[in-house]
Amino acid sequence: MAYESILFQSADGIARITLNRPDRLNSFTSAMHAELREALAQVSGDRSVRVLLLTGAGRGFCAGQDLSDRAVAPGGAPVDLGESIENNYRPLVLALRSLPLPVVCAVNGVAAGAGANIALACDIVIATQSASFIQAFCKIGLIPDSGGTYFLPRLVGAAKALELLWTADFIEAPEAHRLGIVQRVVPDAELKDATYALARQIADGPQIPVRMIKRLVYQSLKLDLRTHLDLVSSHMSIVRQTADHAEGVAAFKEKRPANFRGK
Ligand code: T3D
Repeated sequence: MAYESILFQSADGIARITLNRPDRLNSFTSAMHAELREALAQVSGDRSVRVLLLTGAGRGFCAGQDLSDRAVAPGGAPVDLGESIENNYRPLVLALRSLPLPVVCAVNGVAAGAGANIALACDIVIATQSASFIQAFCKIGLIPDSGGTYFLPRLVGAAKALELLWTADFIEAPEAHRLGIVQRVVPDAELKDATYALARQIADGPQIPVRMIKRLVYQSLKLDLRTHLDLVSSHMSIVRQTADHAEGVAAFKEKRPANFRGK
C-alpha cells in the first residue's frame, strides 16, 4: 500500500511511522486511519521490527480528528461520531496497545484531542520542551475518546484527570512530565536523536523478555498480586532457557556488552 497521509520507514529493527498532514497539524482523516491500520498490521506481523516509533511531521504532533467535515451544513446530515469512533479510533488505540513490541511516541509539538490520547496509548512518551497536550474535547462539546478517560486517571489520578478533561487547558511538556504523562522531555532540536537512542537501547535488548515485560506490566494493572507473581514465575521458567539469558550472564562474567540475538 502506498501511503499518502503517513510516512513509514523501517531499518535495523526500528520502524518509524510519521503522521504526515503538517498543514492540518496531522489531524486524522479516514484515509489516515486506514493507512495507520495497515502500517500497524505490517509492524505487528514483522518479527524483525523490535521497536516502533510514532511521531508527527512539521510543528505539531496531531490535532485529533480533522474537523473540516464535522460542521453540520444547513439541511445536511451530521456525521455519526459513534461510528467514527467505532471504525477508526477504537481500532487504533487497541492496535497500539496490543502490539507485542515496544511503542515509543515522539511528541514533536501540540497534541490535541485524540492526538493527545493516541500518545498516551503508546508505551513511552518523549516530548520536546515546546510540546503541549490539550484534552480539547469539552471545547467542542464532545467527550474524550481514544482512551482519554481510561489512560489519564491511571496516570495522574481521577481528580487531576477530571480537571484536565473538564477545563481543556493546555499542559506544557514540563508539567506533563511532572504529572507522569510524559517520560522524558528533551530540547526541540534533540527529539529525533533522543528518541532513536532510546529505541536503539530497547531494540538491542533481549527481545523475548522485552516483549514479555510489556505483557506483564499491562496485565498487572488488572490482576491481583498473587496471580501476577504466578505469571512471573512461569514466564521466568521460559526466559531462563533462552540463548539471550546465557549470553547476558556470559557477558557479565566476561565484563563485556551482551550481544543479544532475540533467541
Ligand atoms: O469527529 C469524530 O470522528 C469524533 C472523534 C473526535 C476525536 C477528536 O480528536 S475531537 C478533537 C478535535 N481536535 C480539536 O478540537 C483541536 C482543534 N485544533 C486546535 O484547537 C488548535 O489548532 C491547536 C490547539 C491544536 C493548535 O493551535 P495553533 O494556534 O497552534 O494552530 P492553528 O492555527 O489552530 O492550526 C494550524 C492549522 O491547522 C489551521 O489551519 P489554517 O488556518 O492555517 O488554514 C487549523 O485550522 C488547522 N487545524 C488544526 N487543528 C485542526 C485543523 N484542521 C482541521 N482539524 C483540526 N483538528
